[in-house]
Amino acid sequence: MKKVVVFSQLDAEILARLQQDYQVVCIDPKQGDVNAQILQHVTDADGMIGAGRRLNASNLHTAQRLKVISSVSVGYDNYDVDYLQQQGIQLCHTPHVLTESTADLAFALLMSAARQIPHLDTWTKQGQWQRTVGGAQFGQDIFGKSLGIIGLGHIGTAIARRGFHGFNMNILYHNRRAKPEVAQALNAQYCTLPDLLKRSDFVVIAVDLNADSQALIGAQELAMMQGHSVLVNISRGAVMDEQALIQALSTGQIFAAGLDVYQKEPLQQSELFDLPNVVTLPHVASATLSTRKKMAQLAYHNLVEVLQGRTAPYIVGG
Ligand code: 8YV
Repeated sequence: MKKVVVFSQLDAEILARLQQDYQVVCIDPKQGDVNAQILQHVTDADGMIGAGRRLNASNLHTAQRLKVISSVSVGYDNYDVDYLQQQGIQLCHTPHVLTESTADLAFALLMSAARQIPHLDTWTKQGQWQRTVGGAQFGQDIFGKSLGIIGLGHIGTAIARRGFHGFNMNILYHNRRAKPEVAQALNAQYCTLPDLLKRSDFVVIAVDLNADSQALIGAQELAMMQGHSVLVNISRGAVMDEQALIQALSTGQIFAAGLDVYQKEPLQQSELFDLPNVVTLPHVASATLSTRKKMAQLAYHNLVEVLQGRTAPYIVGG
């Protein structure tokens, strides 16, 4: 019976299906050092499934017959792709099924940050609403404003659709290449990054994390943004210089930010927590019951196809 190592929490139905056909070992952080457990259990493993864990030579070098790692995620920056390819280990991921949920969450962050919703919710519940609200409680309009999307992939395009069709927004985008086929449908204009930052009322970061997007937005880029502008990051924390963002938010260089990802996760202590003009969410963009079920089902399918000697539908670099 082939062996599968589950390296993060997995949908119960999918775990049960795996246990019917494979010897399954679940990595449990409560049992001690996770990397030590991975090194121990991958020695004779044929496949792995999970997410949110860095996998590379440091914790996979004991693997003797590992054929596939099936990530329950669309992003694959947690994995040393070159090392896996050198070892003949196929890396699979789960694109498309999470696109709309992620775009919904990006827009929820945009609106929450623009209208100070979490801050004013707390303010009201603390009984601070003593009289008609004043400037400190005012927000930024969204309808008809300019929405700049950094990264017009599937998720970036879904966010642009929401802005264009739902809020009559003027869509600007920056991408490694212009995408006229998408731009035409949304009347979207391709911009250089500085141009987008200077012209956008709302900036949403939706890029994959790679060598080009690492530390893409720092103090210099934030200084290009307008004082009333709002920044949203649903990509990866490493795309953003978090300290520079804290400085920009503290000094009012930008109006607000909505964040779902951070340089270090889980985020348990941060100067961000002291700022009233930042909305912080715990990396939940794809975290709806339905979408996480679809991701787990797709990751299961990817895994089983490779273990059965067939070609998985979503192989990274495939
Ligand atoms: C995952 C994500 O849930 O899919 C991705 O790339 O960032 C999320 O949807 C997360 O990576 C799991 O840790």
